[in-house]
Amino acid sequence: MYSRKDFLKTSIAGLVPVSFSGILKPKKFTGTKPVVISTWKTAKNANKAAWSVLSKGGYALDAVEKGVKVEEANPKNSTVGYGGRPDRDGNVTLDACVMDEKGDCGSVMYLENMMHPVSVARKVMTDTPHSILVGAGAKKFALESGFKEEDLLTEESKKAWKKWLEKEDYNPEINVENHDTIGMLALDEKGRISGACTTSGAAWKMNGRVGDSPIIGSGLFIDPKIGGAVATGLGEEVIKTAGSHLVVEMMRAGHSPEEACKIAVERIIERNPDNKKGIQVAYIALNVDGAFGGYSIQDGFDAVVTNTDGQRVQPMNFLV
Ligand code: SD4
Repeated sequence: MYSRKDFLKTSIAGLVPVSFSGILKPKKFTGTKPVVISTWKTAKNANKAAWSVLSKGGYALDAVEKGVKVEEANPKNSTVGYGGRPDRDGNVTLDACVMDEKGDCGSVMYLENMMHPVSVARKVMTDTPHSILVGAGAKKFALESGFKEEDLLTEESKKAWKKWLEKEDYNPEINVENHDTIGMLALDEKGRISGACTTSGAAWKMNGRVGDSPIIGSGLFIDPKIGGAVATGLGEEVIKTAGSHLVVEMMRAGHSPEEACKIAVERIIERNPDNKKGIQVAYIALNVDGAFGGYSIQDGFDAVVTNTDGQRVQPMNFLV
């Protein structure tokens, strides 16, 4: 007869990968520290900057801030900060957030004319009683905090926007123009984990649109005891599944970082069975023991990993 005990055994085993020798024993996934991992191979210089902090015994939060700032200031990266593509009305509006090893967080959304939204987000975390500031209020706070206003619409972005206006076709190209938002996770020598995510969002978005990147639990999530995850890709789908939080919860349930990311992209495809080829979302995850992984819906996603073995671009497995 199928007893209640059997039921408990099978239902828990269904949830958690176990090695079964009489007792349930979740597998431990370990790596090395310090380590930093970022979305997309475009993050090589960003990782180098983060590593310059981590390799000297520095703080993970300083590392991720310093790292992603490299891409925020890079006019050639058309999905982050300076040079980021504007919305359909020609405004560059930025989203960013940070989260630290205590689970504290700060976020800015729809921030204009600030080169480093990640640093403003960190100040929201440290210098205000709030977690999120948006739009005009975020800008006012940034100016009061000493940040300088700058025009972020480059000539190249303006040209691309004018070209887009000829057809006004909102059809983001997977893995190309809309997808090299930077999400970065770092674990320092002392075992402190932090993350940052920063983007100009989807090119040609509606004015006022905010994606997943600055939303804690969607674009980024850190659990001090488990690890962290960041997302990249079509933000609307990440938001609908609270993606990064889901990844971290799957690691808590005993899955490896890669398995956890796979489960989160599967969740998106379950919701969109008829549009498997039309959506790109990818996650990377890092646990507090230094193990990391990633997974995407479509081919073409990679991450940059830097640890004591050096720096490498790691192509990630994909679903479709
Ligand atoms: C957004 N998730 O605003 C961001 C865009 C992105 O790689 O990550 N692109 O939806």
